[in-house]
Amino acid sequence: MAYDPNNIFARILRGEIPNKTVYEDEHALAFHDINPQTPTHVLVIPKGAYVSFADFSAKASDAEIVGFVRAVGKVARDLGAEEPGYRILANNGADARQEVPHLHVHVFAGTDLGRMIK
Ligand code: DGP
Repeated sequence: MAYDPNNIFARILRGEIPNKTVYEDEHALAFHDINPQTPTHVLVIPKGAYVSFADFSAKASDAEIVGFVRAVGKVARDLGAEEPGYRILANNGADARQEVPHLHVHVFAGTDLGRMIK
């Protein structure tokens, strides 16, 4: 799928739509999900234009990939979620019901997450 530069997360990255930022650096932006599924529900997105995890892993530079992975980990730590735990998840494509076509990792925390979520 071609990247749509007007998807909602691209617009958030351009500052066109407000968000509740929890972390930002050169490679990544993390903000609260507008429709939280758990008491803590944060989305972490790379700043580059990537639709999916496969797209990102194929096209991003090593620095972007390392930066993004570190940002996800930092968000989990800063949320205080290492104990008792958290879940990370990325929906990719139609079968996974990906709603926004810009790679995003969900960070769920703040409750017993059970076996499956979202
Ligand atoms: P997914 O189904 O994995 O593509 O999840 C997309 C998530 O994005 C969904 O949990 C709701 C969230 N979302 C959609 N639009 C906005 C928005 O404008 N702001 C924020 N903060 N989250 C949004």
